[in-house]
Amino acid sequence: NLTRQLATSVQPNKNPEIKYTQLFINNEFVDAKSGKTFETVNPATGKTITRVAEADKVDVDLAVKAAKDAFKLGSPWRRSDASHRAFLMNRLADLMQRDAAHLAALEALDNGKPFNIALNVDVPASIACLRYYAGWCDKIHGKVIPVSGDFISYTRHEPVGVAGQIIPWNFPLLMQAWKLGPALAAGCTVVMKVAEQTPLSALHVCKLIAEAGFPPGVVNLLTGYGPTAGAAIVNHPDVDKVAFTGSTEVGKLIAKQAADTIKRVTLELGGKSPNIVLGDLKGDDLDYAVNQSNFGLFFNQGQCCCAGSRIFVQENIYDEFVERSVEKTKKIRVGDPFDSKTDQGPQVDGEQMGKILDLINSGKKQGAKLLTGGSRWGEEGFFVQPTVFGDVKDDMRICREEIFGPVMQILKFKTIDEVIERANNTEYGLAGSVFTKNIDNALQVSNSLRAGTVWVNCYDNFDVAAPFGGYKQSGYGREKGEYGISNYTEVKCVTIKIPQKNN
Ligand code: TXE
Repeated sequence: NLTRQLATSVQPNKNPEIKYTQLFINNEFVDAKSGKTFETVNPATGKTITRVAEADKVDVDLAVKAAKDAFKLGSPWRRSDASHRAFLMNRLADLMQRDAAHLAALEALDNGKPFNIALNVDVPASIACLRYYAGWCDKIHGKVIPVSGDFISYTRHEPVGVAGQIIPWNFPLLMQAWKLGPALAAGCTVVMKVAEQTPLSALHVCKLIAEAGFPPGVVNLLTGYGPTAGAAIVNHPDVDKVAFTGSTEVGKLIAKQAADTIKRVTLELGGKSPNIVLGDLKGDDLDYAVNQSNFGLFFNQGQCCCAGSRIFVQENIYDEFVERSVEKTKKIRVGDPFDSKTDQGPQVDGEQMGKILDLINSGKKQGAKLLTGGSRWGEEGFFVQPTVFGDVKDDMRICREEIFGPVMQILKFKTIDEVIERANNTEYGLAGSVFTKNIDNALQVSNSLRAGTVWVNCYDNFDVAAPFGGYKQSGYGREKGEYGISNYTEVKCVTIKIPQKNN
């Protein structure tokens, strides 16, 4: 249990001062041109925290202009040494470290995730991401190519230009870092739109970006809604590339809209990931699989695109697995994100809670066996009881649709061939896992799953050096690692006539 493992030495400030609520353009905080604002809500109480600026197309135009100017030939950013970009990124990471407790408090307040998790997982992972990509700045190089004749050809990996980045609310700081890291390392400039539910931590990071000394216009950040501000980024002719993390539905829309200007697009979308537990496990190994499966589903209130939400258990250990999973789930402590004992906070908003409860009801109606939970938790805020369904069938809605909440589906299978086919029978392909002590079976399953990430005997093991992304309708492109940089570079081939070539 993650919460129980984490150090609790820092006392959270439940009322962190909210200093930044405006748009961040050219290193300055400014109101939306319309003067409009919208509220951001504390999901633990349903009460308004504050109001933030609501960007619209005209603000997007200003932010894109700032990013385009910062990318002009001869600009400080274009002229900067790669090692200097690394220096700035590391300085930003240092400042985030300095303000870690404040960032974690903003995250807990605005998103609802336990403060302890924000402080010990989200903040350090975001810092690690920036440091990792800082290390790449001066290692992004092209090749010299042995073309025929008296010529030499070489490639330059140039920054793609102005990157439009649209991020979701489930890991506000981490998604910001995943997007900024490779874009800045490659030398791009950025116009980012954060999710309307969770603007606060990202705005504080903007202050740190200015403090770190990034030139004005390199990073611009807008708060606002998807169909207005988000769509204006996607449609803008001066945005060269769009990187999006969010729902498959909006991902499809973005891919279509971006086609008009042939923007480069990378999409990290939804999932319905299979977690396969083979029948050779017993004793502690089975316990471990139960614990990891629990973590792989309930982590972050179940709001993970890669959540292991279809748990296939081989028939000989099915009953025992179900029993232990229910027992473990009943121990999850739901409550105030600022209480150090809390494992599970609220869902991010009422809409998500409603979607989850609707899917739970569909599970009940379609005949899945409700083993624990199954309702809203409490009367204030947007909490959902940790829920486990057994006897789930492949065609039930809870087995086909992304729930994005604390709802576990357990299914029974007989043979490995059968489970591979059933696991792949989904429009998604983000992640998957297999638990077994048999190496042949581990390799057979991991090689056969049509998914961008497969974990063997672990779940949700994330490292910034390892790539992440989807097959099928879970998206395209890979984030993190060296692969992530290619999303932000164009390859230019320069060919030069030379007097005489000698090998
Ligand atoms: O997502 P949206 P929502 C899944 C999850 C969740 C569902 C809906 O299943 O229940 O999506 O969540 C911006 N043009 N994921 O409604 O709408 C929006 O403002 C441009 C999985 O929150 O996709 C926000 O910044 N942008 C996911 C971002 O897109 C638009 C994480 C995500 O919002 C836009 C979140 C438009 N037309 C939800 N419409 C994951 N892969 O981790 C919206 N946006």
